[in-house]
Formats: sequence, structure tokens, C-alpha cells
Amino acid sequence: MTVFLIIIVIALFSVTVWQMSKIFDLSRGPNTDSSQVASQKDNKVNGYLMLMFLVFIYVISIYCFWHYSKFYLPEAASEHGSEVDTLMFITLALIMFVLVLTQGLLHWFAFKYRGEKGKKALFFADNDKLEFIWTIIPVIVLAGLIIYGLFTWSDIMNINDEDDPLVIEIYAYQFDWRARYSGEDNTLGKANVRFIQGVNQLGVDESDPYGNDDVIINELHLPVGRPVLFKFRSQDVLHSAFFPHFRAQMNVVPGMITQFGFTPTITSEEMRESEYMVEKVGRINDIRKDKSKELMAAGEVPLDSYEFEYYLLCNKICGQGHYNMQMKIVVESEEDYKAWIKEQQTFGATMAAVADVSSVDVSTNEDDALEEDLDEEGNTETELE
Ligand SMILES: [Cu+2]
Repeated sequence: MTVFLIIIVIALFSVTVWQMSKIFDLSRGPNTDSSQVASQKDNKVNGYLMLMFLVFIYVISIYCFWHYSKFYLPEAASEHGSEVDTLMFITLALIMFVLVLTQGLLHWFAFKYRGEKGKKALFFADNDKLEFIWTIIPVIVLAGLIIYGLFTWSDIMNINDEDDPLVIEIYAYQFDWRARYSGEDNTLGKANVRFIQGVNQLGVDESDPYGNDDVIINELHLPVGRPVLFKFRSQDVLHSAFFPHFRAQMNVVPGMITQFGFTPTITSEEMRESEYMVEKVGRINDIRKDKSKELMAAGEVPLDSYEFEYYLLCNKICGQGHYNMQMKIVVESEEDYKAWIKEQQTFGATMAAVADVSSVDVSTNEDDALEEDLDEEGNTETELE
């Protein structure tokens, strides 16, 4: 309702301004020039305005590059990442070059050939040579960019099985992620939404022996330098798995399995210690300190200091909790990774534990019905009536 009222006020205000400008026009003396043809003075003013606008767009572009470049992502933390960055840089550099040149020419000519008394425009029908030049140059440049992009794309998307990649399933649902490691055999057990029940939140097929040693967890640990093959699955709607620091993104589509592979090259610790990150984290913590002062003055809890972590984010607006759909990624040494994965419970062990608990409960309360509910955190509650 407020928005509607604001729109009405703005509309009425515009009508008032328009009516007033008409009144001013009428109230002008009889000697003023009321013709619709641009005068010598109009042409001059507009010519110089063109030049000023050119300077304005150059200055604002330089300012933006200088001021916002600190928000650029740091060095890519994956093997193929630098290829993506180079492609991006070449494309941007070409676009910038053409943009600076054409905008300069456009505004300069508008200024130079502004209307002047006695000046007459030259009638110029066409010129085959000129047309050929300005057609062939963009064709060559664009074809080059597209072919280069295609090669880079196929290079990145071709996952070589000979590299023995670590197979991990990334499972998306509103509004969180789960990672399923394929275990010792490096083969994921079959899964289907129909098997989703109780603790089996990802619908892993219990009858498939490959699934027994799978590990399901909501934190992604990756050994540095080892190729990883991600298989993506969605429970509900379209999500998009976005790993900005690794320059990777893949749609997560319900009803099908998509995949993407990359090799992490920089551990979380190394990234934290990099010059870029030390500076960035320092900047964020300065802002947090100021905010904390305000909070403490208002008698509220101050903010924790920020520490860098890699994150997997959702990059498709998938619902109201989309903004918070993220999973921490830890890139660590092969030994640390092995020690970590050893401590995790396998899917088989989880199901066996649940079966044990159920059988104990049933044997002690023989006539009671057993009900299992999955709460919001994905934990199983065993309720006895
Ligand atoms: Cu999502």
C-alpha cells in the first residue's frame, strides 16, 4: 500500500513539474526564440557536453578499476582455474580496448562535427572497402575468442579416468548440502529419492554393497593436488554448486546426475596466509570491530573475528533459504585428509547403529509402535508412543 502511495505521489509530482514548465514557456517574452530548430548556441553547448561526458565515463571507469579491484577473487585455487582466469582476462582486455576506442571516436566526432552555420554534411553513400574492414575484423576476433573458449571448455570438462579421481557426490536440497564420499572402493552406492527414509537422508540403496563404505557428511574435505570428480544430485529444485575460489560451477538438477572435476592446488591454510587474504581478512575484521563497538554500546553481543574458509555456495535462487545455502570446504594435505576420513562413520555403520537402537527399543517395549522422524537438522528422533 505504501509503495502504491509513493508511486502516486511521484506521478503527481512529475505532472506538476511538466505543467509548470509549460507555464514558464508561455510566460517568456515575445522576443525569445520559440522555434524547434537548434540554434548555434544549442549546438555548441551539446558539442561540449559530448566531450565532457566522454571525460566522465573515462574517469569513472578508471576510478572503478582502482577502487573495486580489491574485491576481485584471489588467485585460482585449482589447476584449471588459471585457464579460466586467462580467458576472462583476454576477453575483458579486448572488450575494454574496443570500448575505449569506439566511445572516444563516437564522442569526439559528435563534438568535432557539431552543427555550425554554413557547414554542410557530406553525402556519403557507401564504401565497400570500409564495410569489408569493419566486418572482417570483428569476425576474426570473435571467432578467435569462441574457438579459444571452446578449447578451454573441453579441456576443463574432460575428466580423465586415468588420473584416478576421488569420487564425491554433492547432494543439494532446500537449503543445505551434503557430501557423500565413495569410501575405500571409490565407487558410490546407488541412490534414489524413493529410498529416503529416517537417517537415510540421501536415499542410498541399502542393498547395494558399494554404498556400505560411503561417508555422508556436511563438510567437504579435499586432499591438495588430487583430482576430484564431483557428481551432483538434487532432492527438490534446481540448485547450482558454485566453488568461486576454484573457478567451478555446475547446475544441480533434480532427476539427473551432473558432474564436474577439478584439482585443488592451494590448501585452506596456504590461502589464509597469502598476502591477498591477510589484507582482505584484516579489512573485514576492521569493519567487524567498528560494528562490535556499536553492538556493545547497545548492550548486545559483539561479533566474532572473521577467518577465511573456502565455501561451496548455491548460485541458483532456489527459495527463501537460498542465501544461506553453503558448505565449508577444507583443502588439506593427503595425510590430514586420510586421518579425517578415517574418523568418519560410514553409511553402513550408521544404518547398523540405527537398526541396533531400534531392535533394543522394540525388545524392551514390545507392544509400542516405533516412529522415526527426521528433524530439521537431519537428525533422527526415535519416538516411542
Ligand atoms: Cu540452492
